[in-house]
Amino acid sequence: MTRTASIERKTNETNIQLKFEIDGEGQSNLETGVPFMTHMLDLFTKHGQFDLTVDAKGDTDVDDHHTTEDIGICLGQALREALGDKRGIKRYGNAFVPMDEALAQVVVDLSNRPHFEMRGEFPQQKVGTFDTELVYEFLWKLALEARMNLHVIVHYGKNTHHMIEAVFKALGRALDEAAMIDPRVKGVPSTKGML
Ligand SMILES: [Mn+2]
Repeated sequence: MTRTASIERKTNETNIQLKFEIDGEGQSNLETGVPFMTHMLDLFTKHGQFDLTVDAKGDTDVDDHHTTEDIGICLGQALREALGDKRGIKRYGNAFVPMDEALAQVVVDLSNRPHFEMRGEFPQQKVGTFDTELVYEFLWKLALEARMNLHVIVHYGKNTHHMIEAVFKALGRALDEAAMIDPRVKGVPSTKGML
């Protein structure tokens, strides 16, 4: 069984085609139109051992908001679809990732109960041309559409690029752990009998 999903989403603001495979080789093929997000999704894919293809065309002449947010929506939908009935998965994942002076932690529960918490401030409003507040938009739409509980903590750091990079690497690693098939898990890992 390959745990994969393809999403196509077209609005007046963006046109996105995205393909996601949970049990991949860390390969990405990314045309996002938002270079900083390309860099972050590349790290996410590599550190999560996923495969990810994104072809996104959006109104980046306005700013990067719609495209970044909508990629989050599509990735969340793909993750949810690829997980299927969640039989045999670990369900929870937790990763700390340092990037030089920065330390980030991501904790996930693939719970079917969407929730998003984020702690920590980025010292700079921009990394290059990218608005750093869009990291929050991306992550909470991802959590909502994947129907997961996502907690992101930026413990400390000085360089905003490093801090965001640590978040995306930790996101990949935490999701990799949570989505992993554990041979000891029989059926769905919930006393309710479903997720
Ligand atoms: Mn970097």
